[in-house]
Amino acid sequence: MTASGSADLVIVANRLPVDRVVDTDGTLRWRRSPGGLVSALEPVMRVHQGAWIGWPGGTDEELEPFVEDGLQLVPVTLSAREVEEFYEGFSNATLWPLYHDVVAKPLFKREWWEAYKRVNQRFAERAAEVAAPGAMVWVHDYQMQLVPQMLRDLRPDLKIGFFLHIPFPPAELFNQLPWRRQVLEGLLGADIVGFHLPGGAQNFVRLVRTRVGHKTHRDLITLPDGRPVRAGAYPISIDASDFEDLARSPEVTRRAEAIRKALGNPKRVLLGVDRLDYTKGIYPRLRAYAELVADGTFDVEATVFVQVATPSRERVDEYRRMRDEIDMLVGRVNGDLGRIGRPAISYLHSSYPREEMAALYRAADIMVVTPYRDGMNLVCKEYVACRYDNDGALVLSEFAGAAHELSQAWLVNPYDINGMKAAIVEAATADPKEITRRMKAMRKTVSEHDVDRWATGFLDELDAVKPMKPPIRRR
Ligand code: GDG
Repeated sequence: MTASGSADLVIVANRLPVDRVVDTDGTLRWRRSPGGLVSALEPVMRVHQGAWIGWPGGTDEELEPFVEDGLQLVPVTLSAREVEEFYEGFSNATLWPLYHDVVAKPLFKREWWEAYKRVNQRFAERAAEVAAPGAMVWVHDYQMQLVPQMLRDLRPDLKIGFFLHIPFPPAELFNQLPWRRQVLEGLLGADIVGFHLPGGAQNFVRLVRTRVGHKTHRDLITLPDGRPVRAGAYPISIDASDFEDLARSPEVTRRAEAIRKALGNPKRVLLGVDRLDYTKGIYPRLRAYAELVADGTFDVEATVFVQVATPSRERVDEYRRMRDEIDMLVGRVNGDLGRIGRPAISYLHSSYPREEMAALYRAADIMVVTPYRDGMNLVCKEYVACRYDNDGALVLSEFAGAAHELSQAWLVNPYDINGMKAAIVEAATADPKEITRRMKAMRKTVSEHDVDRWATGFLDELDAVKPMKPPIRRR
């Protein structure tokens, strides 16, 4: 057992919740980073006095723990090679596609696995150093799956929770992983293993039973030493009231009007907002829309599709290829179907402040969210939170975790282009009363199940875990 620190709640995640930026005058500062995990956890960290362990971005530079905007941050350094092998390699070119239904082919490289183990060990060691005796440690996501057991080996006194932000695949896919057993054993170091959906939890429990051979009963796994591990569903959400307040602000209201004006005051604005990722189904969505313009269902004088694609993982090959494909599609569609000052698709490969996101959500009549597979998808919940006047239609993939809660959306199968076209047309021509009925129901769900409830729910359960008595040593 290593010496302990003083933090009662420790978050372990691949990234720190801030990015380093260099101002024009050369000074370094930290800025809150975009992305699902950060949007979800920042409010929780403010309530609990905690420490956050993560990679600050960049390579090789050792940074001391620091406090930024009231958050205690503990940087973990990665070498350039580790970024390549652990982050871009094993995390984003092996696990990410494998866990997302193999929508891209996962690459299995033994040296990437070695780097994954090494980096997970380093994170576990940092967590062991900063956690107070008996503290709660909440480990996040697919980059950190070995941390729970590594941390338990160092600090058996801790209460350890793990939450997976992406889908957990069925055995038929997971079993491709050459290191499947080690990953399961890594996760079993936690007291609670959380997923967005009950299906993910069931996949995990079944794999533990068949691959590792532990006893299971419903959502409970019992290890040979008697320690219980619970697998459960904890669907993540957003800070709904915060988003709504932002959407109601005069600045955002003005900006939403300005956006529509800049688009030429069209009758109808469709919107997509995604990290530029092959799981998000941007390509089939834009193709479906382009066909609707080509066949005359929509006229570029009256309707525009705004697609924001936030740059992401630009050094991973698969992401570069996908960016080229989408660039080509948008270029062709606008070249063939656009008119002067009236592109069919207004495509923005850029990242924006939150206020601008809220203004875009306000400016849109139809939000189109069509991932091939998505753990949850927060964008659609943000859109719903911003529609305080109960209008606005949502077209949502049935393969997004959010579809389980937002069943009043126009649900689509992103592999079915004709089905998507039909749903977009239905949403565009729906009776306003129907749109309001659906939006009201979705707003109720999003406001009642917000991120605070998600985090408190998980942490309350973790807090209630009874510490195991240390085993009696026989001489
Ligand atoms: C993973 C899982 C799960 C995006 N562009 C900008 C920006 N964003 C924000 C959105 C939203 C978040 O990033 C994206 O979250 P998603 O949930 O849609 O998707 P992932 O990044 O893939 O997140 C996902 C999530 O983890 C949480 O568990 O839901 O399934 O894949 O909040 O608004 N924010 C700003 N500028 C941008 O340009 N400010």
